[in-house]
Amino acid sequence: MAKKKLRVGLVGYGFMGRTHSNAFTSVSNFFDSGYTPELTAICARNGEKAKAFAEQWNYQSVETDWRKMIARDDIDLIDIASPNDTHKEIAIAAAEAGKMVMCEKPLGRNAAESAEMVAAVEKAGVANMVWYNYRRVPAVTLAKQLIDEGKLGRIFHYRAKFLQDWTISTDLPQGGEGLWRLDKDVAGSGVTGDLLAHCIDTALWLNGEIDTVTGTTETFIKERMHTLTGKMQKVTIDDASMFLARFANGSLATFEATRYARGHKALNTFEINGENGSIAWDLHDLHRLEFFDHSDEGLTRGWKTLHITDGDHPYMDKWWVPGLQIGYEHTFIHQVADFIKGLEDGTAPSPTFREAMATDVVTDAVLKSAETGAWESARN
Ligand code: SOE
Repeated sequence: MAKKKLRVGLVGYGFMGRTHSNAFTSVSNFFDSGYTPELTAICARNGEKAKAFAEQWNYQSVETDWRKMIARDDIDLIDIASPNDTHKEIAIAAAEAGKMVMCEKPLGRNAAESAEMVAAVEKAGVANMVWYNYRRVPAVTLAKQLIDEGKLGRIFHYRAKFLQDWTISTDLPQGGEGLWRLDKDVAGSGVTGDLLAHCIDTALWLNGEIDTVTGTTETFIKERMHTLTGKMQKVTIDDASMFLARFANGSLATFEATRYARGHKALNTFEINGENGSIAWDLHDLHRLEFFDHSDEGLTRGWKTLHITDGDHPYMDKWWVPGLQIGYEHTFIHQVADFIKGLEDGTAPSPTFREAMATDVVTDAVLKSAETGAWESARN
């Protein structure tokens, strides 16, 4: 049967534009489905760079105004990979034009923006999804399966962190292309929305809703040159953010993110302790899942390392042969595969805009708590 086309219009050509383009290009080579993504248009304000990106990734056309791209009737899906301050306007316009929408994380710069985006996609009834890619690391998906099967039993503790070290230099400017993550007006927040958002999305997925949080943040470098003004300006993002959380299931949690952990580049980890067992995962070793099963026979009971490369592990039957591992870029391919599966099944591909908004509600509560010093509600 001839496959249907899924004609993609991408906004943004940065790091995320590349991960998404690679996913759309590769998915049909590995996953059987009734749809084949087609790279129909790339849109960015800088026409020269957009053209170069289009040539490299084989996009059929280039736009410099996203409104024009949304108005085209040869595009089915608008994929937003541009900086956070553009997400809301583009997503709402795309939904109103009846396009499917995929959006980079975090969904909005805060939960209020996300709520408007949720309302728009739900009113339009269009398929929507947010790129929380780490859910689709096979080891993380397996952790979800083990927890849902009850292998850990009652959960007592959830511990997550995401550590980087790329902003330690005082000479690093803020703002503009590549450095907009350091500009609060564009990003919405610092590590809370950029890194903790990943940890929170995974936690909500694995361990359910968070009731309350108490957090603290710090901005270590107070002033940086802004690339757009050429002037030294106050830094208003959070460089580090930590919080305690109480989950609805009664478990207690700690979360930490920073860009000042010298030596750590992307140490995204979680550990979960339940009455029957524990699980731990580390992005630096993403194909391994550490598992302690208390029901194992006493003498040989202990932490085991599962190498998540077998055909019966999540997603792995689509790749090579047992023992051969896959990497970061595959998580984005899995995300597109699941999005397409949702189109075929008529099921909502997770995390939908509504599910991803829950993360923004938590990050807002953390930032509020950092100001008030109090425990804050993390529920809508
Ligand atoms: C920041 O350095 C960053 O690129 C995040 O924006 C991504 O979401 C994260 O996956 C890796 O780190």
